[in-house]
Amino acid sequence: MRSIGLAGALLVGLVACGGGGGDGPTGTNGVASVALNAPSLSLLVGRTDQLVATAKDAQGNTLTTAPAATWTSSNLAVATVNSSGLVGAVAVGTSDVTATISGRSASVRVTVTSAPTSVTVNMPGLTFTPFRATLKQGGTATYVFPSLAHNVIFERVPGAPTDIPGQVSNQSITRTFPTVRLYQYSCTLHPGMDGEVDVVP
Ligand SMILES: [Cu+2]
Repeated sequence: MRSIGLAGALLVGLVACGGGGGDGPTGTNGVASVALNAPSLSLLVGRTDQLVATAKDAQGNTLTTAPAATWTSSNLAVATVNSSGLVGAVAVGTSDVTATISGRSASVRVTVTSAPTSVTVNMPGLTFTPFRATLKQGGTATYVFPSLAHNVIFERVPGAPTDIPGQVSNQSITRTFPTVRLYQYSCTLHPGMDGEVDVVP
């Protein structure tokens, strides 16, 4: 009882001191710092990702009444950012994206990379691995068929490569993907054996 009472008294004292001291590094509108929803971003060329900035007071509490953030990018040739914090990956490289609220700011490093121009899809067990292969537009996917026979039948969409039909084993077959979109395919010999190729700019 006695120790609980002491702890309670100490806690009240600390809160009172923090709240009444007024000596914290608080900027205008009570904003002491800015927090971002991601410590860093990694994006493929042509992709976007949403950053969210939150204003904090000197105690680390979210300030819902703070003004909206303004956004800047240190290297617009690599990454852009719009007035809502939507980051666009332009070209391979790095850029620091900064959100500023009432004179306080926070930054994240954005790393932009290019998708590979070729990928290999293996078939361990009854799976395509990787399930989703990301590929640069015009790139190739090589399907490595093991001793257990499979096939590759693409969803009928514009730009889909020619199927690899029948029962294929012990060989590698390559397909080219000239069009940007997500291609889904299946092995019709094994229900549920599905894969995707995500073709990006
Ligand atoms: Cu199969």
